[in-house]
This record gives sequence, C-alpha cells and structure tokens, in this order.
Amino acid sequence: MGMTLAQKLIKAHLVSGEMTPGSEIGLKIDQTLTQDATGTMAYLEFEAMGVPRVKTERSVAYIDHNTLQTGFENADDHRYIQSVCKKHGLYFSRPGNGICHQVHLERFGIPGKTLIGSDSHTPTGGGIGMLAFGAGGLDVAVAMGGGTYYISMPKIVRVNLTGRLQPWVAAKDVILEVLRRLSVKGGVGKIIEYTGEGVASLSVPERATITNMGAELGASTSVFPSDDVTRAFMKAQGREKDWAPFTADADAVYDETLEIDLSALRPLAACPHSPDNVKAVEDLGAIKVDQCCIGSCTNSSLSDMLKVAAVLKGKTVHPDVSLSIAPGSKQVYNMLAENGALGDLIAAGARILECACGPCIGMGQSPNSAGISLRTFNRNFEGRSGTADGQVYLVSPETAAASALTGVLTDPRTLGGAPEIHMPASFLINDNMIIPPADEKDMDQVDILRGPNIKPFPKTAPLAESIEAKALLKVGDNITTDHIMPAGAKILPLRSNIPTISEHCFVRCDPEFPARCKAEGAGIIIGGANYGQGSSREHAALAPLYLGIKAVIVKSFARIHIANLINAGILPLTFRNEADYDRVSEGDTLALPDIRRRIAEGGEVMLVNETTGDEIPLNTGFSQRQIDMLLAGGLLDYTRNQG
Ligand code: MIC
Ligand code: SF4
Repeated sequence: MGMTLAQKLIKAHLVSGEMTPGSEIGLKIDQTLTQDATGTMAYLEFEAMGVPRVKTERSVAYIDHNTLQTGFENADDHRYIQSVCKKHGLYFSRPGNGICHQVHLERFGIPGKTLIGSDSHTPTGGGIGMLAFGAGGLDVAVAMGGGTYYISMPKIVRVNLTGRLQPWVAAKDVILEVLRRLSVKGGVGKIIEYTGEGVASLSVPERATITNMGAELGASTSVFPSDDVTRAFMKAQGREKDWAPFTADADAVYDETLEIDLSALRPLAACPHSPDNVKAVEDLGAIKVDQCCIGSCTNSSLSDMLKVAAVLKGKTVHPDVSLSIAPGSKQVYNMLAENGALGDLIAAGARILECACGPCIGMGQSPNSAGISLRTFNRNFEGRSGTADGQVYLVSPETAAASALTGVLTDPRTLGGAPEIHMPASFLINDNMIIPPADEKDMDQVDILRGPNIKPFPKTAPLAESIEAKALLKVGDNITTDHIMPAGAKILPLRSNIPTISEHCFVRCDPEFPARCKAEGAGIIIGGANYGQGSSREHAALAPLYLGIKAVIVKSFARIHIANLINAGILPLTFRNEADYDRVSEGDTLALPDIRRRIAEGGEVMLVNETTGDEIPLNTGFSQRQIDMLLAGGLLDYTRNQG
C-alpha cells in the first residue's frame, strides 16, 4: 500500500511507537525555532537541563513578538536570548529581521526535515514540504537537547486541489474555505496534506499561507509536496542544494478527503470572533471599515506586499481608515525598497511598521472602540487586538487593500484587472541580521545576560495521593489560550515572570480568578470542547500551575495545550459523558480520590462532586510516558529523574 507524504516524513523520523492513528509516536527533530515571547522560558528550561550545546541540525531564535519596548523587560529578554544563542550553539535572528515563520521559510527551512517551534504557526514550514509542528517551550527545549518529540499519530486528511485561483482570489481564501468546511476543531488529531493538480499552480508563499493558518483548524500540521515550485523557491533563496523532492505515493490511502476546486473560490472573510466564521466578502456587503492591517506570518511575503502596492499605487487610503503594513522580513522590506513598491505604499498613506508580529498579537495598532478592523492575520479571537469590543475580520491582502481605499469591505474583483505578480528569480540575500553562535571552544567565555524581570520556573510537585479542591472557574467551548493567558503590549513583557503574569490569568473571562486561586491555594478548572485552542504559549499552563490549579476537566482539549498541561504537571482530564459538564458548577467542592494510584495504573478516574454528591467518570488515556511525567510533577522533574 502506498504512503501519504506525511506518513513518509513521519516514518523517516520515527524513533518510537506504531504509526496507528491515536497511538503515541516519538520523532527525531532536525530543526527548532523559538520566538521571544515563548523563547525566554524555553531557554530557561533548556539551561535547567544542563545540555551545553544544542544537538539539532539547526536551531534558531527569533525576536519578533515583543518588539514594542515600553520598559526594560523586552530588551532585557532579547539580550538574554542572544547570549544563550551565542553560548549554546543557536543562530540568533535580531529584532528587525522579521517574523520567525517568514524568515525560517526564506533562510533555514529544508524540505523533508522535521521542525518544531515554540509557536503554533510553525506548520508554515509545511509550505516547503517540512514536517513542522508548534509545541510548548519545554518540548522545544527537550528537542534542542537532542530529545525525542512525542505526538499522537494523526489521521491524514487529503485536500485535493483542482482548477486554479481566479484573479483576485488568494491563498488566504483557500484556507478560509477549509476552515469554513472543517471548523476550528475539524483538524484536531489530523495532518492536512495538500495534493492534486491544483498544487502546482500555487507558489511557495501561497502554500505557506495555507499551512500557516492550518493551525486554526486545530490540526497537528499541514504539508504540501516538495516539487519544482519548491525547487524554484529554494533556488531563488540561493539554497537549491537543500532541495529534494517529496511527494505522496500515487496509491496513498488517506483517512479522509476534501475536494476543493480553486477555480470556484471567491474572496472570503472570517467574521468576528472566530477564524471559522467564514462568509463570502460579496455576501457580507459594504461594511464600514475603520482599520486595515496587512502583515503577520500568514500574509507578509514579497508577493503579498507587491500585490498590495499595486492596488494602492497612485491612490490614497480612505480618510476614515487607518492602514498599517508590516512586511514579514527584512528581505521582503529591502526588496520593496529597492523596486520602488515601498514608495507606492508610503505615498498612499500606509503606516509602515517594523518587520514583526505587531498588531497581530496586540503589540500596538489596537482598533478604536467597537472599531471594524480587516486584518490579513490568522486569528480574530475576541479582545486579541487589544480593544475589547474590536470587530476583527480576517481577509486576504487583496481584500484588505481594496477596502482600505474604499472605506468599506470591498470584494477586490470589483477593482478591474488584477496585478500580475511573479516571484523573483532570485531574492535579495543578506543574512547580516542573523548572528551565528560562538565556536564550541569559546563558549565558556560567553556570559548569560539575565535581566531582573526573569524569574525562575514555578515550583512543581509530584502528583498527590488524592486531590480535593473547588471548581474555581467554569468556562464554555472553544476557550483560547488568549482567554487563559492574554497577550498584548502590557502583558507580553511579563512572559519571563510567571508570578507577575499569573495576575492576568483568565481575567478576560473573570477578573477575580487569580485572587480566588490565591485565596484558596488550590483549584480545578472546568471547561467545554476544544479547550486551549490557539497559541502554543506554555504560560497558559505555567500561570495556572503557579496559581495552584491541580486539574483541568473539560469536554476536549486542543493538541498543544494538553501537552503543555502535562509538561507542567497539571492533570488534564475529560468527561466520559460530555453531558456531565452540567453536573459541576463553579464553586463546587470536588475530589479526585486516590488519584495518584489511578493515574499510575491507567485505570478509571472518578470525580466526586462533594457539593452535590454526584460521581462523574472521567477519561485519562495517557501514554506511559505521560503517566510518568504526571506522577513526577511535569516534564522538567521527569527529565531530572531520568538523569
Ligand atoms: C500567537 O499567534 O498567538 C502567538 C503569539 O504567536 C503564539 C505564541 C505566543 O503566545 O507567544 C502562538 O501562536 O503560539
Ligand atoms: Fe506572530 Fe501573529 Fe504569527 Fe503569532 S500569528 S507568530 S503573533 S504574526
């Protein structure tokens, strides 16, 4: 029987386990990346492991999230990460060099290799045929130390692409269509593999837009074949020697198939407040727009920017609209400057931002009160923009640019002939903002620079014999990590300070939550389906850990978040019967009697609601490795115990 591309890549990196969907597999990791908002913690964890040099083929640290420096914290963290890189063998991408996923694709990604990154959009690498996963910082630290990365073997979904995109219809519209059909839970436990005759018509940046936003499906990752289009991209990046072909076998068998006719797609928009709330732009009508933001790891490639420049050329942004544009990398920015397109953007009145995540993570450019913001980004969770009642629509660069001119949501097809943009035969290559590590023989001379904001990893403890605690919070379905541990310009600088950042844990849902946890000393969180979707931030587990949360009991979890909870030594449990969610109320006193033995034996776990007298069965389904981690109090203690 033939194999899918994803299966081939998994097989080539398989260290342990059986490739049957749902069972735990261990993968050898070739490359890692971190960004600064998750990186500081990941490197503190790496240091705690005591491994002198990274053992991967390539590890890169990017500074792209916390670039708004309104106090000493972010700059201190950048210096800390830079010094760790120099000492421990990592490449350091300086602030200003661009967004991790864009730069990694341009300069480091290699088809057929595995990559994990402490950022949920690491699957961007799937655009050049990498097997790339978002992961918690601890998992990345372990991989840097040469350790195995564990996931549960996903099902493989085939997205068969036929036809070709019509003028003004973009790669963004392809992934929005997949989200419309599958929803933000539809990819959980799955790898999305793109095949079919339509693949060849998509450039690497277009493919990367699609694999990037596959994160919003909850998918483990997404992947395109590595073909002649990939080869041309690698060649244009001066890296043709790193190219090799990778495709699925013709008789590969998939668990599910989705058919998408590219020719039939129209410009789409994800409406507030979820990436799967997708409607056609023409059906939404001329909604008045206050802001347009173009950029982010989803849509900040050179071709995206050139399309936008072509739309704006010779025109002026509508008086009621603020348009911000952040090119994805220094390479993109530099090329825009050299070919004159940057001048067109500036002349039209665009507010040019540095090459970084910026507004996507609430680092500036929050919209006005109840403002309507069209963004080429990948997430429009409520409040993420920094404006609690902001209304964010996710659209293609074409739609954003067209709307920035008219002041209302505009289907770009109404603009007439579409600009013809071709990928250059060679990109401008200048890696002067990437600092290589010190030679191994010199590493002892490198001092690690630690600012006062960097506080140690929170205390963990082995799993108790029994747990008794109140349900300190009850939340509904699709809780994002932006609910659990909000980001934004004010809170992000605290990413290396768990005691202080924990004061912000869940405050968007309930401002009293941190205080209640502190008063009680221990607690349990109750949640609905797809709990923890979105970001890879392990702070969404570390802050609850610091606040004394012992268990999170929900209908279902998002993939990266459940791994982060286990890594932090917090018990993630699910209701055997989803309807039992209704049998627990906030404030109830709950017990998990004899929990240590039950987890150790992998047996049934019973939740006793001492307030109502109900007994509620829970699922565990942990692998032996996860059981050992939970018993030890998390991944750091588990690794230490293993010596
Ligand atoms: C995001 O888009 O939510 C982030 C910010 O990039 C996160 C990482 C983080 O929280 O630092 C992600 O996607 O993993
Ligand atoms: Fe940065 Fe936004 Fe991409 Fe996250 S989704 S990595 S915040 S650009």
